[in-house]
Amino acid sequence: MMDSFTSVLSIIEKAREEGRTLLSILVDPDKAAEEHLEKIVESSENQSDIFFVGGSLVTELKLDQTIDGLKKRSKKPVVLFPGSLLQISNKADALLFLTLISGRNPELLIGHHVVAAPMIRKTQLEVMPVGYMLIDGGKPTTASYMSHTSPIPANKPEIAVCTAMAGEMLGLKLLYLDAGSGAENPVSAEIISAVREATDLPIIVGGGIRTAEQAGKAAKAGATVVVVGNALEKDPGRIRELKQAISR
Ligand code: 1GP
Repeated sequence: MMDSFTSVLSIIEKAREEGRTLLSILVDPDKAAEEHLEKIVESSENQSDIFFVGGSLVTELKLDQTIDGLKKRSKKPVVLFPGSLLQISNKADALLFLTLISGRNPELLIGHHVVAAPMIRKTQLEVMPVGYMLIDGGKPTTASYMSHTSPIPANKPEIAVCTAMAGEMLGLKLLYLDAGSGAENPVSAEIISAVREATDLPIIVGGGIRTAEQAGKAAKAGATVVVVGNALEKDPGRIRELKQAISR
């Protein structure tokens, strides 16, 4: 069922080179009942370029089931977006190996990576090193609470820029600007374009993107991947308009 792709990172890097924006649907394993997956994949009608699977707080042991459910219905790559060490599965294609560079929690900068590395080495997963940055989205999110970190203030693009530059200099391959799931305000176009100008890395943007206009703004500002979770859980029918908005 797989599309013949060499690596997920190369798909994202190619989009970056060509100035295209990809759509990623974030699937929360807790909510991934078969009917829900059916609806998500069916409504996506190939509009989703990538599936991310994970969550800041997952309460059910349904990660493998979720990935199986997506894979039997879609050829698109399935990428782990792990909120914790418990969210690793060999059934996915790739793993966002997240380093929370906007925070100062040593466990999320290197601690969990040390614990996970030998396990990941035994899988077939493609490991993608990501500089993960939480940006204030107007209210505390599960991500900021669970990570014991403060997000970068939304009105301080210079902090986001310096953090992103440091991530690039450290050799990370992707940047993820996240306002956190269900954020009131998505990451602003100002922050995205400031980071776009200061670094060459592909930028993933997510958190609180609900409308085609918001998705389009993120794409125009320089996002290479726009991630949408909550809004599509509520209304999978919106996928097509979101995809159109980022493709312009
Ligand atoms: C959160 O970027 C993702 O980590 C997606 O957020 O669920 O608000 O779309 P939403």
